[in-house]
Amino acid sequence: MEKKTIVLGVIGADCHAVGNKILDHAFTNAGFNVINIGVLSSQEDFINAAIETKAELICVSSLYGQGEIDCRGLREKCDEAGLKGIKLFVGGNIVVGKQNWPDVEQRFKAMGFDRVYPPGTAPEVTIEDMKEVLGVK
Ligand code: B12
Repeated sequence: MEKKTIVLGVIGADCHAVGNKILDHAFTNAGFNVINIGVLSSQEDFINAAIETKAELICVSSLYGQGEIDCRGLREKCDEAGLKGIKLFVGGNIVVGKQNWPDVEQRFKAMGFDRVYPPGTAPEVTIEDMKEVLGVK
């Protein structure tokens, strides 16, 4: 398959590193060109990496509970940077504690995320969705 480039990283002041390595491995094995910017990544880091590598999708992890604050405005910043239409996925433990999932998903979709994943989502689920939104056969 033609390799699609995706940017992967953990947003904000979040240092949880293990899941990021697992996702990198899983997405790479699935045939994606993974640009992994790692932990402690700002919105600007994601955007700069996507511009430099002509990525078609940004996959954001947030584990420490501050995902809503860290992710707010990312879609608008992408638009301003010329990344209109880039796919945005987010997952991990994106809010503090256990909250009503449909509400959480709706809030992140309203922020411009294309796919929003609850805690415990297996990488395989995301891989299928990536293939679908990027038109990979
Ligand atoms: C290890 C750990 C730490 C270590 C991290 C070491 C390191 N550098 O990695 C240390 C001790 C530093 C730490 C610190 C903190 N932690 Co901590 N930590 C954990 C712990 C025990 C395990 C995390 C882990 O490695 N899991 C294993 C990996 C494989 O799983 P994962 O990270 O969840 O990733 C998987 C999935 O989430 C998913 N996924 C991740 N991203 C994405 C993205 C997409 C798109 C998709 C689909 C899926 C996906 O796929 C990954 C691979 O399977 C969890 C509890 C837990 N059992 O998960 C708490 C936990 C994540 N930590 C938590 C908290 C609160 C903190 C602190 C804020 C605590 C504090 N008050 O200081 C700090 C934050 C520090 C910081 N700045 O980031 C909370 C977050 C709660 C929330 N979101 O509401 C948790 C859930 C513990 C809890 N139950 O309260 N932590």
